[in-house]
Formats: sequence, structure tokens, C-alpha cells
Amino acid sequence: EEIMTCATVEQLGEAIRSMQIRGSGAIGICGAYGLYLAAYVSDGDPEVVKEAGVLLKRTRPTAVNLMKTVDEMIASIKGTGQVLINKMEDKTVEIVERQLAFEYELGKHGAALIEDGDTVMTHCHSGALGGAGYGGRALSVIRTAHEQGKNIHVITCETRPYLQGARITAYELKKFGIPHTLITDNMSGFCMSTGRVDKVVVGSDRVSANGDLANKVGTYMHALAAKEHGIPFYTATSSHTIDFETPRGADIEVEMRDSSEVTHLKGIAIAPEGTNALYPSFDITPNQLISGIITEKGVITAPFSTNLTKVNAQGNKVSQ
Ligand code: RUB
Repeated sequence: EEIMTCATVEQLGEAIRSMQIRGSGAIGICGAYGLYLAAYVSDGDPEVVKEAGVLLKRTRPTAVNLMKTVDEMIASIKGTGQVLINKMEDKTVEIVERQLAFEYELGKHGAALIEDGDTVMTHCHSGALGGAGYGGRALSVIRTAHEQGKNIHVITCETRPYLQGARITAYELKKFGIPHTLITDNMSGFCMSTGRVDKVVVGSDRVSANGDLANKVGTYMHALAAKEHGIPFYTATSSHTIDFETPRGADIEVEMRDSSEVTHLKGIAIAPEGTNALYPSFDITPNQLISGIITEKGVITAPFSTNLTKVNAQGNKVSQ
């Protein structure tokens, strides 16, 4: 395991932009640490902290946790110098602890949906703190079910071009001792149509107010196949990933990444020079394909707009 050090907010921003730090939960946490770092390196200058927020928010547009965490940190700015540094440190610790608690709670709610003997398919890597916490969102559900003694098997979907499902999810499943099988992005239809999948659990980068889901590109395709085969499809998220300000999935900005990330693999061309390529980093799964949204408060089911509003009214007005 390599350790990366970011001594400046610019370095942190670059690490997020270049996918060295990725996943909605992990980059959300970086929003908090980044502003604490800005306070620290500037000896507690509130203007530098605010500028750091602008820089970090620009790195990746789809995952809402980053925006909310930065806003929450900025809203808590108080004083200057050591007072501000301490404030940013305390707020960062609060945000990280809250996220870990959410992961743990949503894991329990999600695990109740998993039955003994199930094969659960997941996509990309949904580990809020890169596996340093309880295992992230989808992985928290899977890990909790496994620890409850349920005999489960996981199909982890690789996700080109960054191969998060292979590099990270398979690594974490191995670490947790959870039996698993790796597939590439294009094999889920085969697996579902041949009875190899009982449930699908994916993470989420943003859920709009009507329950539409933005998650790693390919998610929509899995949801369509799951619907066709009557396989329950869940997203494991938390209330701070639900964006009540965004009415529908179509209103979510989908990050378009550089086409060279598709035409090249680690700098080596895998397509003829000049090939035009497209790389939407996420896609939108409409709420009617989603069986349930697993949160730290419980599992939200259709009609999503009504139930999400209820979650909102119950004091969960998203604050992160
Ligand atoms: C990762 C991705 C993950 C979500 C949820 O995208 O789409 O499924 O972020 O993850 P990328 P988590 O690798 O492009 O950031 O539950 O860890 O927040």
C-alpha cells in the first residue's frame, strides 16, 4: 500500500482530479481535510480557507458530498490564527466521525435485505473512506451481512478505465475474507440472465430529490438488466448524499473526463491515434429502477419523492 502525502491544497486538488483519491465519501472527507490544511498552512487565514473551498469544489462536479462538506466547513469558519485552525480541526473530526457512524448504521439496515446464500453484485468501488472505515457504503452492507454469519458471495464489477472494482473492491473483499468473483463491466447481463446474481448493491455519488441516482457509469446498465430479471437493485448511500436542491437526475452534472483516459491505459495507446472517445464518469439511474435507497436512517422505497421529503422533514435536512 502506497502512502501519498499532500502538503498543500493544490496537491490535494490534483490528487482528487487525477483520481488518486476517489469515491464520493473519500473526496467528501477530503473537502474537510483540505480546508483544515488550508487553515494550517496559512496560519489561520479565513480568506485562504475560503479560496481552498473554491479550488476543491472545482475538482469533480458530480459527487455532492464534496460540495456539502466544503460548505459545512466554510459555514463553521470562526476567528483567525490558532482559533481558526482549531475550529477547522474540530469540524473535520466531527465530519469524519459522523461519516463513519453513517456507514456503520446504513450497513446494518442494508444487511437486513441480504439473505443467507445470496450472491450480491456490486459495481466499481463504494468504500467511503477507501476501506479505512467500516468498508464504505455498498461494502458496509456486504461486510455487515458477512459478519452476521450470512453465507454470501460477491460479484465485483471491474469498471474500466480505472478498474476500481478489480483494484480496490476485490482488494477489500479479500482483506475482509468475503468470497468474491471478479467480472468486467460488460458481463453483468450474462451473470443476471444465468441466475448468478440475487441482489445488486451499488454506492452513490448523488441522489436527486426524486430518488434518481448518479453513480459510476455502467450503473444504469446494471439496473436495467436487474429490472428485466426481477433482481432487487439497491443503492447504499447516506442522507448527506441526497441532494434536495437538485430536483431530478437529469439536473445532475455528469463529469466528462478526458478521452485519453479511454484511448490509453497507463500511457499506452489501446486505440488508433486520433480515435474519438467519450468518457462520462457517471450515469443516471431513474428511480423506477431502484428497489430501495439504503441510508443510515433506514431503507427508503418508492414513492421516492414522498419518502425522501419525509426523511428531509425528520431533521435530516442535508447538512454535509
Ligand atoms: C466512484 C463511484 C462510487 C461512488 C460511491 O467513482 O462511482 O460507486 O463514489 O462510493 P470515482 P462511496 O471512482 O469516479 O470517484 O460509497 O465510496 O462514496
